[in-house]
Amino acid sequence: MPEETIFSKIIRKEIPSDMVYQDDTVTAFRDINPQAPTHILIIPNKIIPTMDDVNEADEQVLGHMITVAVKIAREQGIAQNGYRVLINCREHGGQEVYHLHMHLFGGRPLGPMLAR
Ligand code: DGP
Repeated sequence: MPEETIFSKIIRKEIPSDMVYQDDTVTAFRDINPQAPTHILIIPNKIIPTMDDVNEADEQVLGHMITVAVKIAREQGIAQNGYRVLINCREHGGQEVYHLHMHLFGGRPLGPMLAR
């Protein structure tokens, strides 16, 4: 069994978060340390530690994360001007929490892709 992180407690509502969406497959909540006016994390409810742990059986979950991100972006009013989604993988990707998560950033021009 993959190890739990703080995100499992957020999914189960054992610790508070500013949750914006939850269903049987995914949960979305505002990042505790926002890097943009809108910064939301979309995560699978099942533990997938990293992008590198994704396999074909997860395709529906990953696809659902994308459609939920689209829905949230529209609801948050950032779709028209545009936004960015990002998944960090392991050390070189800058991953801090080892429960797969998709960042959704928006609400201002986000600048170049990588910090220089
Ligand atoms: P990453 O570097 O891709 O692993 O991003 C992890 C993000 O998770 C980081 O932007 C901060 C956020 N985060 C970490 N712990 C918590 C928490 O307890 N609550 C919330 N809402 N966000 C958290």
